[in-house]
Amino acid sequence: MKKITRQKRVAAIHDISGFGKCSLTVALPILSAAGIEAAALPTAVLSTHTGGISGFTYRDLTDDIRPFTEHWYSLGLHFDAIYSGFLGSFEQLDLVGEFFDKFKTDDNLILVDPVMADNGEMYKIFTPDFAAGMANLCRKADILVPNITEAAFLLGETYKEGPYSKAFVEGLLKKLSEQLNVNKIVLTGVFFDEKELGAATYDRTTGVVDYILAPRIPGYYHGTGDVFGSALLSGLLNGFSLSDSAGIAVRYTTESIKRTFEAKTDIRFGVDFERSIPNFLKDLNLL
Ligand code: PXL
Repeated sequence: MKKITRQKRVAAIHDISGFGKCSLTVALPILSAAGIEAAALPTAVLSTHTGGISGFTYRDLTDDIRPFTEHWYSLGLHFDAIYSGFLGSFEQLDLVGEFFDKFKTDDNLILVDPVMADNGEMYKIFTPDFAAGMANLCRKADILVPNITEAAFLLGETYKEGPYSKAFVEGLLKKLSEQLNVNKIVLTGVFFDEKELGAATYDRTTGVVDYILAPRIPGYYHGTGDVFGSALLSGLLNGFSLSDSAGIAVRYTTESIKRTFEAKTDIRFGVDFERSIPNFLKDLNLL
């Protein structure tokens, strides 16, 4: 057995969608598998996610965010990372910002996945001014993980359909980093042709851009952004660099999609990330 070190702890701020494999039902098991303690701050409780499934229940937990924050603060908790995703209301943008202010330290990292849009459109439950509010929250982050649609909304630009050019992708990375004053950006949904899909990373402190692409699997699979973000954070907290962590996340997400594609499961119901955990742990050098 490897030398036992202090266990890393993450505050995961996402909704819990009971069925459909996204947000907390994805983040908690992935972080746990990677040996990281995950504390959950649920932003809303839904029966399913909102992507292509109608009739879902929605309980907004905005009123619980500040009491959670204050109770955790009174316990003197330290988080190695704070990972936010789907927020349940416009007001939560400020409340989560307050959480960041309270728990930010010199040695932890704030990772914001600005969950609000995909495929050129805002998710139905969000208004366009949500994007401006999300851009403000992003200013408090150390790492941003938007998809290309979210990147366009954060910058107030019109969405452009792919395939993309390197100049376009690097323009988005650099504008996000400069305008939102965030040093590290990981952009998902990057593709230059129909054969491959993946992520691009940018570190403003070094100016380095890296691309991590994998063979593209047909179809739009739900919850993959959350699988990706949770795996990326697992890599970072296990000591990997930004681009190596993005590589781990691309391989894990791709393998999970491939299993689901081969099993011909309903693509709205999420991906088989569970049975890809052993290879994910090997990639993290944990197995
Ligand atoms: O995976 C993003 C996500 C998280 N939570 C809810 C969602 C979505 C995307 O649609 O609907 C409730």
